[in-house]
Amino acid sequence: MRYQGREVDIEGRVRLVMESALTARDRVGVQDFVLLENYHSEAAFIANLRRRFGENLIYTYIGSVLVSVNPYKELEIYSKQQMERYRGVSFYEISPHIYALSDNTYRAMRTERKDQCILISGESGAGKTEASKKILLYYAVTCPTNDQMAALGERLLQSNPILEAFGNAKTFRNDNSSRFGKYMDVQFDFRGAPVGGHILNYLLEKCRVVHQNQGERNFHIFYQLLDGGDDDMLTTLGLERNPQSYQYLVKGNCPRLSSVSDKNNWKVVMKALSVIGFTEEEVQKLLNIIASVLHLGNTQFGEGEEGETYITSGTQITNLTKLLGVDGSALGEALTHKKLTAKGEEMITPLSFEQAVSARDALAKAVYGRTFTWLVEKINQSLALKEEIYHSGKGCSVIGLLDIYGFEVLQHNSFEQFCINYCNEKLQQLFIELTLRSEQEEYETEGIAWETVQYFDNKIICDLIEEKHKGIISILDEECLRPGETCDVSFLEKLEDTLGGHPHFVTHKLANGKTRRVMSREEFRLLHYAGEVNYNVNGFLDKNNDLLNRNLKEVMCQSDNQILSHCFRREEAIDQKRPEMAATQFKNSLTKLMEILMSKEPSYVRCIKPNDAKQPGRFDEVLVRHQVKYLGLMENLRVRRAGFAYRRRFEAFLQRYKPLCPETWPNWHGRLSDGVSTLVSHLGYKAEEYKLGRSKIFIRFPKTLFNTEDALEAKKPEIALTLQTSWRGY
Ligand code: AD9
Ligand code: MG
Repeated sequence: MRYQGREVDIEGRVRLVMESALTARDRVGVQDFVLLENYHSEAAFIANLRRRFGENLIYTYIGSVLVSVNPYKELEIYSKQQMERYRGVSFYEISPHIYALSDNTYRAMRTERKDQCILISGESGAGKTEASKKILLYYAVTCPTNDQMAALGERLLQSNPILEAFGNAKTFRNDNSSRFGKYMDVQFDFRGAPVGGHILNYLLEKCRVVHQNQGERNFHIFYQLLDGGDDDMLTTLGLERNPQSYQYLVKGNCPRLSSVSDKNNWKVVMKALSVIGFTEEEVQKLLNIIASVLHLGNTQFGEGEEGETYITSGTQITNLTKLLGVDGSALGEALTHKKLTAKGEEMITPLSFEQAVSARDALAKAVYGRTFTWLVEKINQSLALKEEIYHSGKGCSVIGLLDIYGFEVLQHNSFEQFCINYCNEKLQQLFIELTLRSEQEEYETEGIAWETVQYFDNKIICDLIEEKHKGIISILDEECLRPGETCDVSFLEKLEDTLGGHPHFVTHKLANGKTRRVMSREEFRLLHYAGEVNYNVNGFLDKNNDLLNRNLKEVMCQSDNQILSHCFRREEAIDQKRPEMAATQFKNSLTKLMEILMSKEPSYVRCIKPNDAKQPGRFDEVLVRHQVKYLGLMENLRVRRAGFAYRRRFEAFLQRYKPLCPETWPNWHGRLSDGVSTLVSHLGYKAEEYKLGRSKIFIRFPKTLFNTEDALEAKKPEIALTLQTSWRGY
């Protein structure tokens, strides 16, 4: 393969080719945007991306940030041989790859002894989850291991199919869309071997359990069970094969996927459950729960003459009683009645038809959502660092992987999209904080002159959403708690009163009192950093409240299914205190996540979706341009380019390259900056190629470093000899 006038042979060694660098560059573009002639031009940026995409070169750098374009086809670049090529090889020596980033992060963790994290961002369908799986596979395959560690590596990998089966679904934008956020820590011991893992999960899109948009599906596991489970199993669970028989599966009218086989994936999931260490009994209980959700969906209600609600489908209750392990008549009663405590007295009141339907749906969502959390806990137990390693005192380092739902704009956007897009705002803040702002600040502290780059700081939007008392989440919580008649529309009115006039908040009301016709009266629009999104307030209060009637909780906590009795605690049924609302819980968990990420050294993968048709070979420029814009890639490049591609502390630079200069080798005794200065002038660096700051050297172009690395490589045999000689001399 050729790039930048260099050729990489099978062993991955770099050697110069005799053809002009320009010819190769014309064909495949530059592998690092920093090398673009016209780095201010968005058109040149996109042309480079497109050229490389046409050559199946889906990865390109902006300095140390990896840009990845989803190929929508299997490329032969992920083999074990490819992994070997990237092991221990410096970033710029070899073509860009997710393995290069993985390896670089790993080596940084090892040499600098600092925890790392890899942040993967991009919109839905851009390839984040695939990227995170490739990184994990790279570590599982290439890190040092023994039998025990290999087993852990396998468990780390096998956690994916389980969580995807229960947490992913087909959406309009992605056949395997992650409907929960995931942050995974991989823990390495002092030898660099993976020894443990831990997963944090964020806000599962529970409403999908009871409703799907046209063309979308429920979570994969339901279809996998119906397609893959054997006849006996389905009979025991009281299920039939056709997904269209289940109310919770028919809404999207999309029972099958052309891209994947539910039957095969069922086998994969069953194997994964056993590798992770789920017992047969636990798997059975889990399946009972999955089946019970389907039966709940088919539980229908009728309305009596006096307005009372009753259950019409007796067989469902029989199945539910068995599968949920609860008392049937208590369940029937709890699905149609509500228990209230007023003035110290308990009162049972009947539910209306609509109330019964929503109580049933709330139960299905709670059962599924809590079971998902239980699954994550179980996986974490299986991945937990062994006590002896934890207490060995030798210290572990961590690489965190963040794969969280991408920015979403749908035809109809609700509470879930609001949370997902808020999360993306927070991640963009972190990106600004850690790259754009910190990069500029670093030049200032190092006393390096440079031109400031303007970028859009989305803090204003984060504040709009999360600020105490004035932000959208606070207003939503207040509206949920306010006694008396509150509804989604009263929430919208409150928003208008408090936030009307904010530059990033719009409703149908215009400042002059007139009405904006293009917007419905149930919507508010947020001008996100990534684009405008209209949110329909319908259901916001309910979803934020996320309430389950107390008598349903009481029934569930008596379940003899151990998973359910673990998920529904007796204390919760008794406790009158209101738990935190959904949006606030999410906000708090995001705040914690940001703290975790800030404490680590970040690397970035910025994923781009080339077309909306999920097809290979199609590069839709308008779509790509939009993503380049909102991912802030041009700003990222300008900061990089206005600045320097590479920087390193004087001592580290000197330590690595001192053999290249007789005056610095084997030891330099003067001031570090003088040593670096002597070294680079010996190497022939030109003034425009580098700058010396207070504690670091800044190198403008990767190729300068490239040449220095080559010189070091050429010198290695000689250095080894010197080392040997001096060692013998002792
Ligand atoms: V979402 O926010 O969870 O909806 P992701 O995670 O960004 O989204 P995902 O990784 O699931 O997207 O990628 C979508 C699909 O694109 C995958 O199912 C693959 O079919 C395809 N894909 C993505 N990356 C690659 C790749 N490197 N090679 C081949 C890919 N196919
Ligand atoms: Mg995903």
